[in-house]
Parts: sequence; C-alpha cells; structure tokens
Amino acid sequence: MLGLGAAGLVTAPYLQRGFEAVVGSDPTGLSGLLPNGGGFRYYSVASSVPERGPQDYRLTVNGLVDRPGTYTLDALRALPQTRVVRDVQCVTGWRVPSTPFEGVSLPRLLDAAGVRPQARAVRFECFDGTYTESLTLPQARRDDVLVALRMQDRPLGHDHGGPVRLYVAPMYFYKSAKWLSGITLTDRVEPGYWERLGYDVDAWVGRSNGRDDAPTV
Ligand SMILES: Nc1nc2c(c(=O)[nH]1)N[C@H]1C(S)=C(S)[C@@H](COP(=O)(O)O)O[C@H]1N2
Ligand SMILES: [Mo]
Repeated sequence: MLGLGAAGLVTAPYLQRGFEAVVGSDPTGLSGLLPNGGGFRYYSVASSVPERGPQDYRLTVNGLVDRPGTYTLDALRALPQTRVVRDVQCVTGWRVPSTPFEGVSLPRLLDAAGVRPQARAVRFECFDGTYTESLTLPQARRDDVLVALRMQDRPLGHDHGGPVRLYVAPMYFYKSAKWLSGITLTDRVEPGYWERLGYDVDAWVGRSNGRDDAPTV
C-alpha cells in the first residue's frame, strides 16, 4: 500500500504543491499511509469556518430548476436516507476503508427541484466561502452521490464538513465538498477549487489524476 501510494505521488508531483499549503506539517501526505495513520486527515482551504447547526444551517437548490428551494437541517433529516459504505480515498494517497455515509441521495433533491432540460452540470458551494465543486448531471444523478448528514454512524462533525457535506463515493475525496450550502444547476461544468489548480474534473478513483491501476467502481 505504501508503494502504491508513493507511486501515485510520483506520477503527479506538480499536483502535490497545492496540497502542501493545506497539509503543512506533512507535505508528502505519506503519513496517512502508515499503519498508525490510517484515519482521516483534516483539510480546509479556508483558514477558519463558522459552525452551523440546526438553527442556522441552510442548503439552497437553485439555478436551472423549476422549483428552487431551501432546506433546513430538520428538513433534510426528514427525507428518506440512503446509506453507502465504500473506501474513502484522497488523491494524495491516504485511504479510510469501508466508511459508512448516510444522507439524502442527490438525485432525490434534483428531482424535487425539477431540473430543466438546459441543465448539464451541478455546482456545489460551501459556507466556508471558498471551496466549490462540480459534477456533470449524469454523475450527479448516481445514487451513490449523497448530501451526507452522517458518517461512521454519527452526525457529521464540524471538522468533517458538518452538519452537511457532499459525498461522491466513486470519486477522489476532493469531490466531497465539506460544509455544503448550495447546489446550483448550470449549463456547463464549472471546475471546482482543486480542479482549477490542475486536478481532474472527472475524478474517478483509480481512473483519473494519472492513475489507471484500480478496478472500476
Ligand atoms: N469545503 C471544503 N471541502 C473539502 C476540502 C476543503 O478544503 N474545503 N478538501 C477536500 C479534500 S482534498 C479532502 S481529502 C476532503 C477531506 O475531508 P476530511 O477533512 O473530512 O478528511 O475534503 C474535501 N472537501
Ligand atoms: Mo484530498
């Protein structure tokens, strides 16, 4: 596993630079591959992020939709919940095996909003004020893409992007925008934060960012 991860780092050295600023104490990201470092690493491109909870959390769905809307945390909790258990995989190499996420499937929210025929993609906004992400509409309609409220059978904590983050199970974890506040239907893909710095927009695990060595998920 260490060897594989190291190879992945070597194939895309220029891509590592963006992450160094974030990781700070561990520019290689290799500590995440060690047996005692197999957990999550905290990432935020914003230096501080406000806490939001049941009183003040809101998720808006707008853009190319017939029925724009705003959800409170309670409203999201009241919808049917989907559970997905996959390995979390960061593009820098660290992995967290078999991690349960639960939340509202993104297709359900898109259907509720009534996606207009001109829509081709989705832009995700975060209440850190900085991070964005994107998916094509077919990617966003997968049932393993969640507006996640729970992780590892607990409510999502602030550090992991709570109370609500995106979870894109088949893609590298940078697609899984933390502190999700907006879902906007657009007529084209608007590359997200890391994608403007060189990472692949189609971030399939094992089939993007210079890798073609993992099975299709
Ligand atoms: N809002 C926001 N979402 C984000 C990021 C970020 O910096 N800001 N980093 C991404 C990256 S690169 C990773 S690996 C994961 C890290 O999630 P974690 O902090 O819960 O481990 O969040 C992703 N989503
Ligand atoms: Mo990442």
